[in-house]
Amino acid sequence: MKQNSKNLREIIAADGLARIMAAHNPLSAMLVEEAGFDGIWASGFELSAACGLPDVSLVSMAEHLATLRAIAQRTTLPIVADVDTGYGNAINVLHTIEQYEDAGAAAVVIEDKTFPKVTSLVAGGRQELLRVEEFQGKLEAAAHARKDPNFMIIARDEALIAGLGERVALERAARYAEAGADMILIHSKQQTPDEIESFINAWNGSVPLVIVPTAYPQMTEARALALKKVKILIYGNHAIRASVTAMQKVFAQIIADGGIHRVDQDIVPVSEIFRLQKMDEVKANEKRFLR
Ligand code: SPV
Ligand code: MG
Repeated sequence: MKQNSKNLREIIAADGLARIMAAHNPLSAMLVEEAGFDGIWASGFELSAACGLPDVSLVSMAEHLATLRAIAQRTTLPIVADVDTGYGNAINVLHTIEQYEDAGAAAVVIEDKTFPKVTSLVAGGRQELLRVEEFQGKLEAAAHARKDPNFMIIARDEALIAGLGERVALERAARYAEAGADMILIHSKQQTPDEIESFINAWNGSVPLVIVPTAYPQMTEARALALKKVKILIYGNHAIRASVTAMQKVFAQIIADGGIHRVDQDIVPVSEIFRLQKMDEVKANEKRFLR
């Protein structure tokens, strides 16, 4: 349990919008923090991609948890953990929450899909949702298992992703809030903000909303704030996509140039990596302790 779960609650309570950026390892999370975001999204999609795997419940809880723990050790921002389906039923969720809270997460997002899940944004993805009552049980288990009352349980409503329409999405969201969710993440893969804006305007539930505007990038922070009910905006995969863009470009240039002589000016110097690794501390510690 880190006290940064309180920070996240404070941003949300203060009429603000928490901007949470994805990370897939400690270094990307450190860059999220340096850039000035309000929190880190421990994304299942990013970690799966970083492992060279599709985001279909192949990465285990132990692997995701180890990454989250390593991120928590290198950063101070609140971490929102993407725990997919919670790794099983309500009994598994009891254990999942205990583990993630202990590892340093400030919040978890649990989605209402069946296990194994299929990534949400893929065209034609198989999207099967749990019975509402079963998912309510999982949310109740999550709330029961947390030790810190500031640790947030965010219920992820995939009804729009599954093509079930706004009425079902609203009904499910209301039932999840009733079961004790602190916030509802409503996801959409429509390429304009229309679907999500319509849901947000229709939502009159008791808890605030979280959105992930990957598919509809026209949804800026200012536009989300103007809708009033959105309190967290997650940039879901921009760390892994930025890395892929950078590596593809640099690798192709090295192949084309037959060496690294031209690419050097386009990438950070080794000294920048030393700074991130805190090599100055290593040197100071050598002076002090190596005899
Ligand atoms: C993730 O980043 O793992 C997410 C967001 O769950 S999405 O990939 O858009 O479903
Ligand atoms: Mg995910």
